[in-house]
Amino acid sequence: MCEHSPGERKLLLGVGALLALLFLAQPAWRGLARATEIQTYAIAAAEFEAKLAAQTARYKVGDEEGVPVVRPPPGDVYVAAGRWRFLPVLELQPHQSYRFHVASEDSLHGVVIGGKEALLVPGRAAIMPVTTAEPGKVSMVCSEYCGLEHNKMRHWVTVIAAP
Ligand SMILES: [Cu+2]
Repeated sequence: MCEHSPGERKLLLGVGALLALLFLAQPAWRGLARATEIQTYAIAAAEFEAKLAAQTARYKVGDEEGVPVVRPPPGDVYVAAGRWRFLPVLELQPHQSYRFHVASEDSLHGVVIGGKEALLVPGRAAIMPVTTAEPGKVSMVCSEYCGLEHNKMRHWVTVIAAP
């Protein structure tokens, strides 16, 4: 048997107690991790498309290279990810809270906005809470390799000065 000095024994006991505590506290961390996870919900492609169309019809303010520019009020905002772009172009108000509903139109994509990331699985939409700050641009990128032009999936959400 190996011999430990009293100091070493104390250290070992301390480490053991810490490990036991971390192990016992595990369910609490898991709860925390779950609470910060991005929520997703099942939605058929046609239904999501209808939400996008309704948003465009109501809040469209222009066009940018054939892509509608929309200015939805704070609250729910619908964004589609597809090869290889995000739709529509968004103009939001500063210091407001939005709930982005992001869904893929084709294959697997990812989305990173405001430091949050979600995997976009076809048939499901991810809810991304976004709180805008001062006027400027917020980037939105695809975080999942989705094919040849994946690196083109860089989008800007513009926060406009309050009218
Ligand atoms: Cu991608």
